[in-house]
Parts: sequence; C-alpha cells; structure tokens
Amino acid sequence: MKILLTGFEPFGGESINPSWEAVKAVQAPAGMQLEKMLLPVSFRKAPALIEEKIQSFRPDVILSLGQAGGREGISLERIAVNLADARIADNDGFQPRDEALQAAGPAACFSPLPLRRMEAALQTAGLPASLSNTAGLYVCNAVFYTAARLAENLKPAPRAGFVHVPYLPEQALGKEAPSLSLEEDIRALKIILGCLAGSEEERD
Ligand code: PCA
Repeated sequence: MKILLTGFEPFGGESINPSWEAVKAVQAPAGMQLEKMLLPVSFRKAPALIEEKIQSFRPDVILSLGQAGGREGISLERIAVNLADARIADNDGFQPRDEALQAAGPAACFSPLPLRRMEAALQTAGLPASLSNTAGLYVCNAVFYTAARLAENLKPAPRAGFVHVPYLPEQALGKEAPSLSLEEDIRALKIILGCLAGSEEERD
C-alpha cells in the first residue's frame, strides 16, 4: 500500500509545526510504502504541489496533517469545503477572503477514511481524539479539498484524508492552550496508519 504523507512548515509566527515533525519521525509500518512531503503554508503553492505529487506517485491513500492550535486532541477531519477565508495571511502574504477554491467544484467533499475506527483505536490507546466537522478555511482545508477532488477523479481512485494535531507543549507555553507531545503525535500517526492498512473505502 502506497501512502502519501504530508505535513506543513511553521506559520503564524511559530518556529515549528508538529504536523511535519510527526510525519518526519514516523516509520513506515510493514507492507506500507510512505512518501513524505513538506508543504508550504501557501494557498497558491501547496494545492498545486500536492496535486503534482499525487499524479506522479499515485498513492492509494493521501494523508495530510496540519497544526490546529487551540484544539485539545487529534482531530480526524470529516469534511473539506470549497472555500478559502483566511484570518491571517499565509506565508506568502496572501490572504484570500470569501473565495471559492474551485469555481466549478462541489460545496464539500467527505473524507473516505475509516474515521470512527481511527477514533476508537486512538482512544483505546489513551490518546485524545475525535471527529471534527471543520478543517477550517485556511491552507489545510485548501489542501484537503484539492487532494479529495483530484482523488475522486483518478482511476483507480486514491482516498484523501486530513488530520489536525494540537500545539506541542513548547508552543502552548504562555498561550493557555492545550497541547500534545510529539511522542503522542507520532504514536497517534502510527495508529492511524495501522487503521489504513488493508482498509476498504468506508465513511463514518
Ligand atoms: N495548519 C494550518 C495551515 C498549516 C497548518 O499546519 C491550517 O489549519 O489551515
């Protein structure tokens, strides 16, 4: 099974992004080929880069990770929406407001990953995890929506999903925000990959 695993560079004044740290550190489970990719926090670049990589690597699953500062646990994203509305400018200084990502695209795409199974496996392992009904309207959602739309149109069709992780403890300091350690992120990512191994398309 071929998995494209992506994480993001730091943004919003942070010097680290837990999504890329976890992607970088995780090892491929037996029988799984992992292609790791660092994405820029850029509305103009990140969607095009992931599209190119999906076309050349032709993964079975695209699993993208991003940081969601302020969230308490692992967020298994259920839905990507066709909208960009940035609260802060991206790393290129671009700040789209109220813009469709794809003029002719559907309003939303649902994750085809086994999210409830992942949630149960993570919780059983003592990790905070839940389904989330919004991946935001920033670059993460743009990447999720773009990958999901391309995936739907490929044959054979890969499955594209998205997971948000909270701040690392060092990022949360002084913000009164919840955090999760990098070790926990890596443990969670391993469990999520384990749920993907051999899973069929399924929506919860
Ligand atoms: N989180 C941002 C973009 C990059 C990242 O890690 C988001 O949630 O859109």
